[in-house]
Amino acid sequence: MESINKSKQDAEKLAAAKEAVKFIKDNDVVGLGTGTTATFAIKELAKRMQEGLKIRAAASSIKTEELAISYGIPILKLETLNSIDISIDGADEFTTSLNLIKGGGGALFREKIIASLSKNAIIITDSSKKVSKLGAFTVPVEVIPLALQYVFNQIEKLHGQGILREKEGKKFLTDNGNYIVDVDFGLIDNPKELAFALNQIDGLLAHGLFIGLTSKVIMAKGDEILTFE
Ligand code: ABF
Repeated sequence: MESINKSKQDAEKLAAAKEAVKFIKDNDVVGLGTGTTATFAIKELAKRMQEGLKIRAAASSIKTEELAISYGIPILKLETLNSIDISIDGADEFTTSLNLIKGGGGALFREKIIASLSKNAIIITDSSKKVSKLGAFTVPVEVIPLALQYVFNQIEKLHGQGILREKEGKKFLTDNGNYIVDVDFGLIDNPKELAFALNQIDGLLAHGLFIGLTSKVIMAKGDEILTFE
């Protein structure tokens, strides 16, 4: 992962967001991501709507839903949707084979449902998110509270070192009322195999490995826009 300064990083996030929003068409149902990069896209989408674009949206977190509503974006209930035409979300890490780590913001479960429902799932990033192997960023997993110790034990069997996420001295709670454990697996040789193993753990609601769920990654690097698909 390359490190870049914040203003350069923000300029890249904005450039990727502007590019992705161009793919939204009239009457689309749009999946809205969570995080600072996705927020740039939501603001750009709101601008296009002021110019006449008509869409409805589904939000990947309470925070995103509140932001979208504040911009007058109509929000549909996720549970009613059979499919989403296009979604735009950020990531914590990605490889050019379109595997991702997501969930740094704690919204991974809804983000995964949105990505799974999406016909066109676009990920937008600045240039710091591209890696040759996933795993420098820890893999967040959402855990149903009563299964916490069990899940820790199972993760250890997979050679992961988990840390319960805290915020302001308290256990971090997701929008679904669950805990997040951030797991260090080291650099991940086979993300698909690890995702499969994590999927087998009862009480682990979702993990931040997004495998085969992405249509394209739009990454800005300086003045350049690079697309991986
Ligand atoms: C969401 O926000 C995530 O799944 C990822 O954890 C995070 C990226 O945040 P940012 O865009 O603020 O870097 O997209």
